[in-house]
Amino acid sequence: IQFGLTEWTTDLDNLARHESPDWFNDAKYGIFIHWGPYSVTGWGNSSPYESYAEWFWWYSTHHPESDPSDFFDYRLRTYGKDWVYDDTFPDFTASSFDPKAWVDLIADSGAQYFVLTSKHHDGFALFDTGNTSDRSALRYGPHRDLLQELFDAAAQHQPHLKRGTYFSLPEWFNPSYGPYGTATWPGILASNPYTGAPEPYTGHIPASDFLSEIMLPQMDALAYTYSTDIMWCDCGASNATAVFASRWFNAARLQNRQVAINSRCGIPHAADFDTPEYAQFASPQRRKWETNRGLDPYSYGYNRATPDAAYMNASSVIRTLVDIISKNGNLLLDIGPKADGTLVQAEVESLLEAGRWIRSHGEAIFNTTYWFVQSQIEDGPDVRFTQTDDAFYVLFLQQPVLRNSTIDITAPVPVLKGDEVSLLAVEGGENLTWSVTAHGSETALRIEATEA
Ligand code: FUL
Repeated sequence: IQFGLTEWTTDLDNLARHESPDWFNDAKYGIFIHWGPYSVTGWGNSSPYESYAEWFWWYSTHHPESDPSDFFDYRLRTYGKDWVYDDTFPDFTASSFDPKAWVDLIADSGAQYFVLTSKHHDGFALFDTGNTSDRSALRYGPHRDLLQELFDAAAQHQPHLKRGTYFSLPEWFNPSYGPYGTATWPGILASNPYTGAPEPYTGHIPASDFLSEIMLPQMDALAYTYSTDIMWCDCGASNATAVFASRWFNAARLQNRQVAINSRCGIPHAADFDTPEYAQFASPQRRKWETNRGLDPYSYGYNRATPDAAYMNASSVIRTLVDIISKNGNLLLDIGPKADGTLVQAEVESLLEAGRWIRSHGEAIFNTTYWFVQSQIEDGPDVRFTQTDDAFYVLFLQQPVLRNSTIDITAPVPVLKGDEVSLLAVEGGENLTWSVTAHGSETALRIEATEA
C-alpha cells in the first residue's frame, strides 16, 4: 500500500502511520493556556498540597472527607453554601483580554505555537459550539468567541504561530455523557456538597448520543471552522477519534497542511506524539513527545494561592526546554490567565526573560534534531546535545568556565567536519578550538579556550 496516495481510513493501523509534522518537530516550544470559569475561582491551594485549580468544581463537590488542598472549605468560606459552580459564569468576563498582546507575548517568549483550552472538563467552551451546546463563552460570561479572537490575532502575526486546541473528550457532569461513564469518568451529575441539591449544567442541550451529537461535531468545528493545527485531546475514554482523524487527515492533505493529534484522543496507538504531564523522559525516545506543565508548580489554571517566587524562573524554563529537546521532546509550557484576561505578572516575566535567551540561541534549538546516541553524559560538565545537517551543538546547563581552559566531553560524539567552534550569542572574548580524542573505546570532544 502506498500510504501517501491512499485515503486515511478509520483503521487504527492505517492511522498509526500518521506522524508528527515536521513543523511540530522543529518548533520545540509552545505555550499552553488554561482559561475558563475555573479562572474565576482560581484556587488550588499551594505547597505542600498543590492541586490543579482547573479541577475546582470536581474537588469542591467530591472530596469533603479528605480535603488537603482546601477546595471544599475554600468554597464554603468564600462563596457560602448556596453557591454553585455555574455562578462563576458572569465573573468570567474577559474584559481585559487583549488577543494581540497574548500573541506578542507568545512570540517574544520564543514559542512557535500555542494550545488554548477550547473546552475543559467543566464543559464550558471558548468557541462556538453551534447547536450542540449553549454552555460557552459566546452565550455566557464574555459573550465573545475567545478562541476565534486569539486564532485571528495569531494569523495576523508575522511570523505565523501554529495554533492548537486542547479539547476534553469527557465532560464531568454533562447529563448526556452518562451512558459513556467509566470508573474514571463516571458520567454523574454534580450535587452541591452542602445542600445536596443537584448543581445546574447551564447551557446543556440534551442529546441522545454524546459522541455523535456533541463530541464529534465540536471536534469537526475546531478542525474545519477554526482550522486548528493540533487537536490536543484530553482524557481519552469513549471517543469518535478514528472517524474524526481519518476525515481530518484527508482534508488536511488536500489543503497541503500538516496537522497533529496527541496521545489522549482515546486511540493512543494512532497518536502523533506522547504527552508526559509534569514529567519528562530521561533519555531520547524514538516517538515524538511533548512535556506539558505549568509555570505554576502544580496547576494549569490560574491559582491565586501560588506565591510569585514559586513560578518557574527563566533559567529553569531554559534548562527544562534544553533537556527536553535533547531527547526528541517539545515543551508545552502553560500559563493560567485570570478571569478578566490579565496575565500573571510573574509568568510574563519568566517567559520574556527566557525568551531573550531562547531567541538569541535559536540556532541550537529550533529546526534541530536530538543526538540519538546520547543526550547527556555521566561525568563532566552538564551538557545536552542537538544537531543539524551541518552543526553539532553542545548546550551547557551550567555556565562553563571558558577562560584559558579545557573542557573534555566524553561522549560518542559524531564525526565532526569543519573547523569552527563558536559560542552562540556571545561576542568576542575567547578563541575556541576543538578536537576529538580517543580514550580507549571512548571518544571525547575537547574544547580549548584561549584569550582572544
Ligand atoms: C489533565 C487535566 O485533567 C488537567 O486539568 C490539565 O488539563 C492537563 C493538561 O491534563 O489530564
